[in-house]
Amino acid sequence: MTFKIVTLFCSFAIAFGLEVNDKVLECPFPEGQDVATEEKCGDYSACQWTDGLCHMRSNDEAGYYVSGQMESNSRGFKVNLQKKDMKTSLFGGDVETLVFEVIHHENHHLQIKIYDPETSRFEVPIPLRVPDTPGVSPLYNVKISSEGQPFDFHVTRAANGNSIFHSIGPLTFEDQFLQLHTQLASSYLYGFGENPHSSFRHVFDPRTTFPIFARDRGFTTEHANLYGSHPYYTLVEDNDGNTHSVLLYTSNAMEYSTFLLPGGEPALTLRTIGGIIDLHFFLGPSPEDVNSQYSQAIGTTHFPPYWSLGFQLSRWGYNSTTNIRKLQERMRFMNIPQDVQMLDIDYMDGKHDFTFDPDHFHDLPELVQELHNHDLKVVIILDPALITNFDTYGPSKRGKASDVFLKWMDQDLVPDNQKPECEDYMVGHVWPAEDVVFPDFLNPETKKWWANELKLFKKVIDYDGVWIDMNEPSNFDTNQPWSLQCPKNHLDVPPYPTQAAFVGDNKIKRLSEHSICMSGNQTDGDSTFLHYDVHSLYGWSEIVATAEALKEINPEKRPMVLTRSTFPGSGHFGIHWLGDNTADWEHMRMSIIGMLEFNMFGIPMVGADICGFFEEPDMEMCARWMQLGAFYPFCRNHNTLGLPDQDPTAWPEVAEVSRSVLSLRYKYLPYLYTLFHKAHMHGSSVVRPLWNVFPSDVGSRDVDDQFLWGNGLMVAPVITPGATTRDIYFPQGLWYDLVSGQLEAKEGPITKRVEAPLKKIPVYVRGGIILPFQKPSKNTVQSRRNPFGLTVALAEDGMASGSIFWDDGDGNQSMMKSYMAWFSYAQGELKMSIKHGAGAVAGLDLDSIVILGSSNAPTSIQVNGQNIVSWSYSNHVITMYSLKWPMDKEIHVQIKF
Ligand code: MIG
Repeated sequence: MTFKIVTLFCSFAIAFGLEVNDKVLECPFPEGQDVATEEKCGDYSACQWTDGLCHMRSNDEAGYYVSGQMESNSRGFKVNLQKKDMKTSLFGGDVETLVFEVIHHENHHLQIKIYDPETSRFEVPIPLRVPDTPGVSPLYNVKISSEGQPFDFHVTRAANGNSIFHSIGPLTFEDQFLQLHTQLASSYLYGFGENPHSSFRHVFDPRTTFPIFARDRGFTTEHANLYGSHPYYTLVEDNDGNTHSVLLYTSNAMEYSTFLLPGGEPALTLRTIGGIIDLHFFLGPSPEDVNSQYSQAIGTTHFPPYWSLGFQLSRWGYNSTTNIRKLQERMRFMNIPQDVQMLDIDYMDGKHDFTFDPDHFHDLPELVQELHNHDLKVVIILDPALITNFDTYGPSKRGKASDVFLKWMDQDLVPDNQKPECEDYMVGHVWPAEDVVFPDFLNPETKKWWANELKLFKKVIDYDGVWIDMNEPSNFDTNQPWSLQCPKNHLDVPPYPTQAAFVGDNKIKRLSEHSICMSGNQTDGDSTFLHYDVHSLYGWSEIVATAEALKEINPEKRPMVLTRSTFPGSGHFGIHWLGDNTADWEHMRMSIIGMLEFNMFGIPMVGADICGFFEEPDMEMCARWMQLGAFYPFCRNHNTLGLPDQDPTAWPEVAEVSRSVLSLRYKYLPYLYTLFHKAHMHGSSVVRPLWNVFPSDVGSRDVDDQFLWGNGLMVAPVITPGATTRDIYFPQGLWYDLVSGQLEAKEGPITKRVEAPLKKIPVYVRGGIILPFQKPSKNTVQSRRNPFGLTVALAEDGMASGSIFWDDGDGNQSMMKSYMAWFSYAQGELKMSIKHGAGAVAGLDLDSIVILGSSNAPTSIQVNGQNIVSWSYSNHVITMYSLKWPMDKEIHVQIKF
């Protein structure tokens, strides 16, 4: 058995190494190639200077060779690699002997690890979900070069031989620098983050390098590393749309670089500065298969409470409960839907967590009650860092007693002038006037303490959800004389700090810029970790602690946690927003790319600050952004301190646009909710690029200013100033205007110019899809009591289908309490069949059915055998209304033409 599995997917091959010119593999200069000179190149014994380029020496000089026999086991095989020449190095600390291990998980999930068998090195301490026994017919093959040959490996797709990963040139495995290169099957490369990408599809020419390392860095158009770490990409291999994805499972600082080989083939360099090489391949083969396979491995998305899909409103600097009350009056007066009111750090007393300002927010508990009375939810912000007052400030006092704060890795690093009560904690500075310390959320003791603090504060302020900010973690003015000083050791001044230290506004050219020092210690209770290794897990660990705490406080409810810093798996616990953007059309456009990427990363509940965080939007921009934002899964308008209000009531035109587009959102929330349930159960994405739904439509692969909700609803926002039309790419099939119900395109794939005056965002329903809807209202508490309807968009063959999921909106999942029904339409017959949970829709009616694209007028319509009279037909649209049909009874509609 063992032998059989192994032969299925691995083999040795003689000298199959790619015939590429090794001279294109650039040597790593942190500041970029511009600084490379022949002299500097000489510092790297693994490099050579040819024709003005400092490049890696060839694989048989600077790489590893395969040494010894392949050793098979029930899950794959292992083989040793030996460094060819220990005198060739980049930064030193080369590991002489390595193990290359192939681990077979699912048929679609392959893991390849390269590690040091002698000395254990850091590995990401978050296990992926893998089966106990591997699948029996893998979708891939793995080949490595034969014994004694320079080491190369090649993963291919078993079905057609497509290349999945094909190593090029030497592997580098040093203590603080690991590097490998792969030739890619195509240039349809997407993903990696969190970075600002100006196009969803990656650029290869010119060579482009992005670092990945969690950092408090506002959104920018530079090649910067932003808040989260997602070392993960997706590649569409061929014209048929075969797709795979690759995770380089590392939490160390890393970077990736896209470039072309001399023959024009696309290639990728992966570098990380710690840990091991741990690659995971997901074989799809469809783009959406890849999404669910990856999400299932890292943990599928949390199922957001229904109310969190409503409109959320926020700003930094309401500055008083009075201003929030005034805002609420305006929102009600202007009749704009809203579900959530957020509170930013200005509600706090002295910016201290778990307090509220006794002057301007003295009646906050009463305000929260009033908001609840209006069916709104309240979400409060919390920052991770706490003041160093261990006497009178309860949270820090109790935290110290439970020993929860992040420490220096070495007593010697504690600054001489550190206050004795700060022990060996790493002390920093953020919003409070006082110094602060940072909870180590990896530590189980911290989780208990944090849950207790959240519980105590819930008795003071009856919040409904928590917004966790600054969790990269952020620290101010690190390494400036007045702030936290990081040592100049191998961790805080690593030989290759990645581009993270050089891009954008990094003043001090160090990894600790705007964060804490790498020379910290953290623990999960068993092992000790260096902050250097787990830095990018800080936000992940805080959202785990926070979501678990909220579950403990209210076991009956699904928690709502919004986080800034994320890692693979964060979506299992909550929501992400794209950080501090600017009221800028380009940032608005790029938010679509960010939203698509986070759907690939398994965090589908995502959105950008609508109307922009920094700077003042004008009326037109804010109106257009409200329209786009109404289709972000996480739909929140938010801005910064000191700027004028930009909520929907700030301009009459924006109020009108917002009312109408938010009503459209609220109407189709049952569809969005059903998509989230699928994502939660199966790992599917919620918002999709066109190529996800039309993988073989090559023309769709560059479209990144349009997107779909699931497979059914296509959004083409206007993202240019002054525009009253826009060009829209319509893939093959029928597309109906969602609002008018009229056919817009049928000859796709085609690019068509459509009218889009300020009051209109072009949104289309795809032929073949049935969308459930519900009459909108001013919040979801009320809309959820309204009657349902169906938008039935007929395909060319006159058929359509869809489904709905329903439950109490924020409780725990159970089949008993959740309703699921399927709809199908063909040849004048619409059927609804209930799968389970009819009780969950008791008292709710299906009141209207709208059929788009009917070429004939009905002569009569029967519902479960009874003729109905309440219907109309015009412009190819059949509308049935006042059906008053109970949702918990199956329905059968027959239309005679
Ligand atoms: O240093 O809490 O990204 O949304 O309004 C700024 C104040 C701290 C950054 C967040 C932003 C929030 C702001 N915070």
